[in-house]
Amino acid sequence: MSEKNYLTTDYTLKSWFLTTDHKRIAILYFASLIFFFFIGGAAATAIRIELATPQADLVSSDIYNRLFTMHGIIMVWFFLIPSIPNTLGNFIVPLMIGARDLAFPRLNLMSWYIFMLGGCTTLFAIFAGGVDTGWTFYTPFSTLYSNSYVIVAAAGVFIAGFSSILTGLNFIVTIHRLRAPGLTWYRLPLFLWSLYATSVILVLATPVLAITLILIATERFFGVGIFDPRIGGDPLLFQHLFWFYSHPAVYIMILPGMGVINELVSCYSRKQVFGYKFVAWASLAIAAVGFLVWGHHMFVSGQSLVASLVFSFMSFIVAVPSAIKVFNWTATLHKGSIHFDAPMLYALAFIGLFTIGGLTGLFLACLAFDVHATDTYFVVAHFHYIMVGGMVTAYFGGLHYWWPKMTGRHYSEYWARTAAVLIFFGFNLTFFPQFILGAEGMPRRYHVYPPEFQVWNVLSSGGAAILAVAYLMPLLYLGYSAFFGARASANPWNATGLEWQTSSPPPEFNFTTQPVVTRAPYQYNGDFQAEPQNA
Ligand code: HEM
Ligand SMILES: [Cu+2]
Repeated sequence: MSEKNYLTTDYTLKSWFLTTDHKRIAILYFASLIFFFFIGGAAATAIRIELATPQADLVSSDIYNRLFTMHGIIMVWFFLIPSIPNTLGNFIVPLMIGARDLAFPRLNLMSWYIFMLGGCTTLFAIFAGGVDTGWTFYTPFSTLYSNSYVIVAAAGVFIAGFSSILTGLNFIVTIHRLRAPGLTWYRLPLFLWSLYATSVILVLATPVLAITLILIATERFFGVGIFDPRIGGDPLLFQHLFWFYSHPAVYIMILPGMGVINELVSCYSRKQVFGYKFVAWASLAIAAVGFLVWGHHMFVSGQSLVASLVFSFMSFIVAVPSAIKVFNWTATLHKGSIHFDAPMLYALAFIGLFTIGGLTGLFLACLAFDVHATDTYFVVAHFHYIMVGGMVTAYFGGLHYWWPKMTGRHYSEYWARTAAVLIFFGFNLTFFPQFILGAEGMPRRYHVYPPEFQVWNVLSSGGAAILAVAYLMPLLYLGYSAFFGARASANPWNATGLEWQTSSPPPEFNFTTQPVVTRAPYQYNGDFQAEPQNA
């Protein structure tokens, strides 16, 4: 590597921690997210060990509550929401549109610092004593009964919210203003459409969460009656505010994943994405309709029956654009020349797991079913199929796909495929039994349960052990490849995106000459020979 690239321009700590290069900031996020993923994962491991037997033998109920709260808070706010947008997105967006950087490079760096400040604040709350409200901070528990670290944990989430908003703004402005000549909206890769839709949600929904957390703090500190009926508040108000943010937020956790899948499916089946415009607009439709269904989390809360019926109906509507996407991926695969490289294995796993997660969402959107299934393991299985089977799987797929671009090196294809298969197997073994547990009536968030549920719980914990090992594997072979892997060329997959038209890893300002776009995206036709990639 004779010419300097973004990794080799400078080696000092200062050059990393004060960088405004989106690619380096992506790496900063990447390292931070690995850290949070492990903390969240450690809590999950403890939960699954505890649940392997019906008695309480590892932790007390009090600690158990703190464990699943910590798991949820860390995974949702400090892993899933920032995962694809802030690492893969940060790295790829300017490259994909042929720009030198994001529109606001310094704001981008500041977003990372804000994110870390939020993360450390929340971690402090957790290690100083923990929070036992569950990730939803439901009142009156979070304002009246729970221990006093609620405010600190909520403050951390509040701070991280600003990072989300700023990143969203940065992406929106970048995609509007910095596209290369010729890169019209309908030539934009679908990953960018999905990140655009995600950014709209980030900007519009996150402030609602911020306000809600301020209201909790106000009630706890000053005794102002907002949510507590004894002093004139309304606990349902909290749920409305929380889910008005958090339902759209679940789409923050899946839209970027869907975007990655478009890139992978077309590249590894060597075909254009079927129904490009439908897929593009489906992202925005999901973002828009996603704001209208929050009440499906409140079917048993005592909201009016009419409201529940409307929310139920709307939930079925929001499933339509997701279904369009699944249909279009399948149609893209149809008669494609499919290559089962590791990223493609992740993509195929995503499509299957997301479909199961989405369909069981429809079960839950059905009022009569949800009254029985709410707060059971059925719900836990549903959202893990989407958030872990979907988003985390897509994250891994995208990471493998763009890894040669990010590092200039190839990972071991053998180990990558092995890990992908193990993750798929371990995942299903962990979470499928939870549908059965839920259908049989096991409630979520209990650490002691009747012995007849043990069989499924043991299977689930066994699966979790496999999953844990499988998730550790990429850390090893990717880490190894970053230093010792075979060199990658500029475009090892023969892919069409602009990001492949610059060297791997890219130089500091991405392109030596400004690229010009003359074609629609995904102009794949027929077969390809990928670079040999034995590490
Ligand atoms: C597409 C990505 C989706 C994600 C990431 C997601 C995530 C989640 C999460 C995290 C919860 C649990 C919230 C809690 O802690 O109580 C949940 C519950 C629920 N989801 Fe989804 N979901 C998705 C799609 C859907 C779809 C498409 C539908 C319906 C059409 C749906 C319907 C529901 C319902 C009704 C509940 C409430 C269940 C209950 O608590 O009784 N979800 N989902
Ligand atoms: Cu929802």
